[in-house]
Amino acid sequence: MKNVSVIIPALNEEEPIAEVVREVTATRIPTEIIVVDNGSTDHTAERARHAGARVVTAPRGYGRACAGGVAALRPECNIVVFLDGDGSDCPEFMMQLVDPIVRGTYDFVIGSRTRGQREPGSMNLQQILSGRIAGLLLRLLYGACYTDMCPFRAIRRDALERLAMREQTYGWNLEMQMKAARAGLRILEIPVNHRRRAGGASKVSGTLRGTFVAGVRILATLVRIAFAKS
Ligand SMILES: Nc1nc2c(ncn2[C@@H]2O[C@H](COP(=O)(O)OP(=O)(O)OP(=O)(O)O)[C@@H](O)[C@H]2O)c(=O)[nH]1
Ligand SMILES: [Mg+2]
Repeated sequence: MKNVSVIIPALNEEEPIAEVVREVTATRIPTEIIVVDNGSTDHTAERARHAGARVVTAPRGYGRACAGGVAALRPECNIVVFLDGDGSDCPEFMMQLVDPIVRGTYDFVIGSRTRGQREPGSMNLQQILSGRIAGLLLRLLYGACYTDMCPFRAIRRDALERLAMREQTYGWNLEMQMKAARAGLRILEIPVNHRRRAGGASKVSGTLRGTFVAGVRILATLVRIAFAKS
């Protein structure tokens, strides 16, 4: 019997978060939805809770938020899905992410926004290019086939825990992809559609500072994991 938990990192997403939780609930796939709010100054937490999510907190940073969600998983959970709290990921693809793991044919299934249909303006050129370049490098390093660093992904819980994730900020997504490939997990990438954020403000790709900070963290992650053992 498979038990799916969804983890949604959310920082100041009071506008979109309730609808994201409702859309995820409507798929009828997860048994719990965990919103990780570490430092919002708006009503993200209460709106998420009101929409039916369990809200947990964590030290600051995107990676710490994701790790905080993992630490809060119920013991019975055996598949973990991650997606963003801004309404840009399309939960109707969740079954396609989870099903190959339920069937036992894959351990890690990740969306690719570059291979899916993108609402105009939902991804900028540097996001598309950085996903493609990371994919190329990971092909050279590990023979993995990635075309994006999409946050919407599903992974077996035991496999995730063995990856010993440690990135504290925006390198988290790439770290998971690299460690999954290096560990020899059975990886599948599927095209997923992507929308513009459903309200609120961008923290990463939409601002110069966010792009720079995330870019540095992602590059540092790439170098650290490519050259180190952990
Ligand atoms: N809990 C938590 N969530 C975060 C943090 N930083 C970003 N997020 C969430 O991570 C997701 C991705 O951040 P976005 O601001 O949407 O970044 P983006 O997708 O590059 O930018 P947009 O194009 O505006 O969507 C969103 O759900 C954010 O709320 C953080 O430090 N803590
Ligand atoms: Mg976003």
